[in-house]
Amino acid sequence: MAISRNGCEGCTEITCTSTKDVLSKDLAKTVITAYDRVKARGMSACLFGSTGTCCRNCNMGPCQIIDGVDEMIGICGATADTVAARNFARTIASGSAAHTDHAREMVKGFIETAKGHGPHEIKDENKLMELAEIFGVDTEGKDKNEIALEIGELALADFGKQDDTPVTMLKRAPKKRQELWKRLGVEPRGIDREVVEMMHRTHMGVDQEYHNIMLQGARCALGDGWGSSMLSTDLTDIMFGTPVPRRAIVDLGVLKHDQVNVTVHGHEPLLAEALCLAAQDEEILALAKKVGAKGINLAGVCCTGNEILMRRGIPVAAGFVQQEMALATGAIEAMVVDVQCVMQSVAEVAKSFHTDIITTNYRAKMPDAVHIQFEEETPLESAKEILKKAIANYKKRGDFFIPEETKFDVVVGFSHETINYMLGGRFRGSYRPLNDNIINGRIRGVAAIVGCDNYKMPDNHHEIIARELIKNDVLVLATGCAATGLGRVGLLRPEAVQYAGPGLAEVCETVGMPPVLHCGSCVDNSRLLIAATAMVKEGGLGDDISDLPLAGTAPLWMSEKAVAIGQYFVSSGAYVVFQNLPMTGSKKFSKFMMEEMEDIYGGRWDIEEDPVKLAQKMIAHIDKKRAELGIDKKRERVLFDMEMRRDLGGGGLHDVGCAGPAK
Ligand code: SF4
Ligand code: MSK
Repeated sequence: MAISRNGCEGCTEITCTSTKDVLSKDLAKTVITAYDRVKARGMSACLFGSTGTCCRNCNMGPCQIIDGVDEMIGICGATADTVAARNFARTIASGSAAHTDHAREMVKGFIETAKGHGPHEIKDENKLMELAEIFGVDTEGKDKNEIALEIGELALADFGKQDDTPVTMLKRAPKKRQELWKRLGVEPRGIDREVVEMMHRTHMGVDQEYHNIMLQGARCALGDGWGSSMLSTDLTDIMFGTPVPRRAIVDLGVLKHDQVNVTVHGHEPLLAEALCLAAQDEEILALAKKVGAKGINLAGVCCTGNEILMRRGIPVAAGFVQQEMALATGAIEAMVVDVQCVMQSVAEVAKSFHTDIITTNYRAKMPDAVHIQFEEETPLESAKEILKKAIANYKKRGDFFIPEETKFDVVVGFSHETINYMLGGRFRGSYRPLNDNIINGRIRGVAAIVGCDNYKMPDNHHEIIARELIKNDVLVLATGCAATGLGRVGLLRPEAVQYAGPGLAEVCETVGMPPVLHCGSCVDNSRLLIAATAMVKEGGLGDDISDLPLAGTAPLWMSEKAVAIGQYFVSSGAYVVFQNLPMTGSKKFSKFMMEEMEDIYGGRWDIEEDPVKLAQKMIAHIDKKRAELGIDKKRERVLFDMEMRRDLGGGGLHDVGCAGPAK
């Protein structure tokens, strides 16, 4: 099927230079991409599905419900309110399940590491000790592996816990927030249990009251954010190192014409880390040389890419929407995939080239792909087998096109710990300078731009939103494919400070950081919960997350995980705005989510399709919080400069390329 790409319809405007470059080449002419499929579909999405009122939860349906029309309720009598709430809650459950299953693998990998199995080790001992305290592990007289093993086993138990006490990591939230969750009865008990209960309660004929459904929706999402995602992030940091600022490059131009290109796509860093080690193995390098390649070029796609970008500075070739484009270069010997966000079409695109799609997880196979199971007990052996397969393909490479000039410098690695030390000084980390600069108005507030990109909206919306925010002195924290997208437009470099408002620019220049901070993968949104909690604990900005001048968005969300993330932020007290959400088919339910939820959690959902207006809504919320805190008046603006930071006892961050948290 030949499809013209002249002026894609259906809101799939492409602004990305490397994508346009690749798609314009003869080589890609036979490749059918998602852009083509959007165009070929030639119809708009189902209204009932888009607005949340299509129910297929039993075999009397599917029922398509029209709010307010008596004859258009479900066969069982379910109203638009119930159906929209059930569907929304199931989306949260699915997203939470994805994070949870990922996190479980990380905990199991952590336990293996603690037992001394495999190539990894306990790297971040400071963080290990922090977690030991949270889990109540006595560290006296024990070595790091013994401590890690106890933590790992307690963490694993939190997944299947059956008593009604809250999951362990919940105690990291501000005290006031914990009390609110307790009063509301939404403290997650067991991480898996909340997903199961959510699925049960949304089964036909169970929970049919939207407020009540969303209590469990909140509990399930909190089990993700403060439970599984946070565990995953922390244990991954302990094993592979907490990210520190480092320079790297992103975009399709990171592929190399004279090396074996292997892209790592998906989410779980255990495999990617093993591939990083195997790619340096002498036997593997010798094999690569034997086929005429200068080496192995590993590059990331999606959030696996973000994981190794943050910790190792391995380049990211593509975000979610570019996964087919990466293959369409014809320059990739193997795309190694694990779980989540892997489009089935990659196997079809790969057929036009010499590329193997290698699935590695028993949970995630696909037709026309090669399966090499990643064995957690012998990760290095699995990784070498995968690389040998890629090397064998190198000589089969035919015509290819790499947009070599299209690659962008980025500075990444802004973990909570890094922000702490960057702003507070190398030896006495603190959020005090950040809070002070918010209080004195130099930084207006903090915004999170997280989540995916997709083919429904033009691909420059992250950029438009980020530019509007930083122009208005709002510091942006980015994760997931949104962060990669912002890297592709040069906003993850300190030089991007030229686009920031004067207050934010002054702070960024003083510290040497970009106005948009890359904070990790989509599972790493838990870092933002910890950063928000640290701001509360530092003082001066209220006593709960809902008091902070902060807002979040996942404008181009694609995955159900983004809805789970949005809900755990809302239930934690944040204002969260998306460009669309499947809830508007019910007036009462959407009013509850977008207005009344604020009375319960201090945070709420909102919808705004226009990217500039979306950013302005975030700024308006930040200003509202500033007014409530009494910091909206003009104050004498005292910049926390280098000298003052030195007075704190630290030297600050001198060079983003090498500094990091003190050990
Ligand atoms: Fe229809 Fe009710 Fe069955 Fe849903 S649960 S498909 S609304 S009959
Ligand atoms: S990979 S969940 S498209 S961020 Fe995490 Fe990107 Fe969204 Fe997947």
